[in-house]
Amino acid sequence: MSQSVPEMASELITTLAAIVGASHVLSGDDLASYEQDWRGRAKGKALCVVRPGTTAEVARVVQACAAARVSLVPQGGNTGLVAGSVPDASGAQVVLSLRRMAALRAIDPQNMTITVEAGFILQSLQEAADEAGFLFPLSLGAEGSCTIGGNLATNAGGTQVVRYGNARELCLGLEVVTAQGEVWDGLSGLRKDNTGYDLRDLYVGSEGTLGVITAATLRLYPKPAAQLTAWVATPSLEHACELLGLAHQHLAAGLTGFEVMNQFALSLVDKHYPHLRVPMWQQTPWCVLIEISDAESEAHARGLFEQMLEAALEQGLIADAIIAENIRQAHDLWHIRESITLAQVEEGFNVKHDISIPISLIPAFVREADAALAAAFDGIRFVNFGHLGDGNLHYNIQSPAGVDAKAFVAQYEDQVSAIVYDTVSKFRGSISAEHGIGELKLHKLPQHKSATALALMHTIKNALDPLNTLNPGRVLQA
Ligand code: FAD
Ligand code: 2HG
Ligand code: ZN
Repeated sequence: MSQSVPEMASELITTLAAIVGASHVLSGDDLASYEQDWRGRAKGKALCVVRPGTTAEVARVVQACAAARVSLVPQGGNTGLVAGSVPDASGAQVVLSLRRMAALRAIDPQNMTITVEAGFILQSLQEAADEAGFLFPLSLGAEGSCTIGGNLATNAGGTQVVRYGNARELCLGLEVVTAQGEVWDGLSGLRKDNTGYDLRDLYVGSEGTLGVITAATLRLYPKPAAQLTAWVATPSLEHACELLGLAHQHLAAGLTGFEVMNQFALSLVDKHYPHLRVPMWQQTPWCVLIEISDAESEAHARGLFEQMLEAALEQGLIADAIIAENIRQAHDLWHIRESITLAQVEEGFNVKHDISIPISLIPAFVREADAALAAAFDGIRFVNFGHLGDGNLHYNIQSPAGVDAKAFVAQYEDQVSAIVYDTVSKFRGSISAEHGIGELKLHKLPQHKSATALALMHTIKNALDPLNTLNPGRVLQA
């Protein structure tokens, strides 16, 4: 006699409890922090949450779910912005939380690498590297709660990419549990390895759809002798782009951050967090945050910075500038930048676009997209900021003042995004620079990725996960 669905579910939960221990299988009503994303954009229902403590346990969990034909949603810190880490509404998916797997496995100072498990929190990794006398440069607003597994699964970017690259560039090796529950030990600390297809690069950025990352070997860098931050007011985005060129010329590899923020984005921080005392935001339509890291000394860094800013003033690229006097001031300036996302939450629902465009085309793109959107939606507001040094804008749209933000997003999100993404495609850009596709952008991908690329992606998914056990319906249609 065949089993009923509830019987099979209860049998699976018993099996999972036998693998990881009953206290690490959570079920029932109190799973909100695993079932919904922090922005409140996606809310699902899990069959249960399973929290393995070792790679071997992850492998057995994946095998048990595959055998029961139950799909898994890998989850790290659940800070993702594209609704990729929460279960669907069926109540039939298992959330595989990697948070318990948080061991520091090894530091190799001579090879300049660190090996950690997937649930290691990014900020703890930065601290561990620091204690060992190194820098781990990945840096983003959610670093206090996102995990290295999630960072690699999304190929996270952040604010240091202009110098150190995305999470992918920081990763030398991975340990992965495959969709069949086998363990691939690719924890290599090699900087060169051309023995065939690059499996590491395949798993990085695959958003939990091809395998479960259980550990990673990551590059460490020498700590800079000094870091300085400047806050600059600039008359236009064209000027900001020219300033970026000047910064590359003057600072070379010392340029470690170049972030742009429009006036409305900063006005939201000023409105919702007045104690942060946003500098210069009323002076010009754009402000830029620039960071320099110097191998020599603070005096050397300051000299370079001052020369660069003087040249920028002479060329009319900036209207005003301050260089942080000390680490505290620098931290405060970065905190303002990192608070834009939270200020938007305070303001109400918004439509996010995480796009990349060739840097030289960004001003033209923004002019065209702004005009098209303003014509279509009277009074909409542009929260435009991001990693200009990487050609990556967070081109976010807030509803017109006085309009119910949630209702506006529910009614118009698709139309707003269609205008933005059509303009992105016209400028040969990408509809996801660093956050990924998840579920939120799933339906937009086919219009903005070539049929050939999508067919290759489906081929890879079918080959590696033929039962569609891992995060189905994310990145690619199930
Ligand atoms: P989760 O949100 O838990 O998961 C994200 C995706 O990865 C999901 O698809 C999930 O299934 C998969 N996944 C998670 N762990 C694993 C694993 N071990 N194996 C396989 N798949 C896995 N992102 C940027 O790129 N740049 C930024 O500057 C940035 N700033 C942010 C600022 C704020 C305030 C917030 C809230 C988010 C920000 N993000 C940013 C987005 C987010 O923090 C990153 O995407 C982060 O890398 C996600 O890590 P996580 O551990 O929270 O992953
Ligand atoms: C950032 O750069 C993050 O701060 C979040 O990628 C962007 O809130 C956003 O849209
Ligand atoms: Zn970002």
